[in-house]
Amino acid sequence: MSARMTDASLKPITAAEVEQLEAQMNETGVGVLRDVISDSLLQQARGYVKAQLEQRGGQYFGLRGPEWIAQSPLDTVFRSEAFATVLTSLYEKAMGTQPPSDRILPVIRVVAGTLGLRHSNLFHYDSFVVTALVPIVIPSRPDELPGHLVMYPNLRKVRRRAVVNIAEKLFVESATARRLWRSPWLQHRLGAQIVKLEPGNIYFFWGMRSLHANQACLAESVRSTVLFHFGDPHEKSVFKQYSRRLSELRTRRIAGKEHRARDRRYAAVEGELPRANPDN
Ligand SMILES: O=C(O)CCC(=O)C(=O)O
Ligand SMILES: [Fe+2]
Repeated sequence: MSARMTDASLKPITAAEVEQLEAQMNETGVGVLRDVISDSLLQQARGYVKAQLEQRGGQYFGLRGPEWIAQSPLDTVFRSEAFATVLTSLYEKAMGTQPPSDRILPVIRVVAGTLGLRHSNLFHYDSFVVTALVPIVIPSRPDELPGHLVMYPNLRKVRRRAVVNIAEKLFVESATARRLWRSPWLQHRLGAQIVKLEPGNIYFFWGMRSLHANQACLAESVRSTVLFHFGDPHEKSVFKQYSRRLSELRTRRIAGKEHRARDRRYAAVEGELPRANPDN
């Protein structure tokens, strides 16, 4: 039997545990709180993912902001005092200042279908200093690919100036650079970590400093994670709008490519099949 709690909220996390998390994040890239999400909460969250995925035709989707989580079982984690305290302490330890606000940005990602393949291996830095990752569904059958988290830990310092951050992201997150980051050779040379995610745990890392992405899963598999982003030191910058727009455009471009690819696949299949009825 695991030591998971049976109620849905997080138990208080001691100052010593937060210190240990910080040390792990600095040394290996990832700090782990083990067995803190109960089995019953995981089951409820999986039910939510399944229902949402059915509504979206079984393809990748991502939702950001407080609205989706308010309608989901994970709201208890989002609202947990203990969780907010950990995020705030980690930010303060890293930056030596108070966070610009107490806003936590919750994001759910469901990697599934052919669109899920396009959303994998997209190496990036987060716009927030602290990232907490809660795995909900991780493919675990022997014939599946689990979609591990791959991370180049603490590759850079936090950029104090938003414009420097944006310029760097343009370069590091370009299509060419991303091809390099996903190369196993480079990952080995630069000491990238392959993080095997286990539901029940929460994984913390310095999202703004650590280049990261999920590995691909099979199109038939479902992989779902919830991210909690905290502490954007550039929150008030005028350049911020530009970088948000850029990220939206990139997401839209991925969706557009997928639609065109699907149209081409259907056209190819239609071309191959003898058409019994030329009207359909
Ligand atoms: O789903 C994952 O494993 C990582 C997602 C991520 O890095 C993000 O949404 O910022
Ligand atoms: Fe990220």
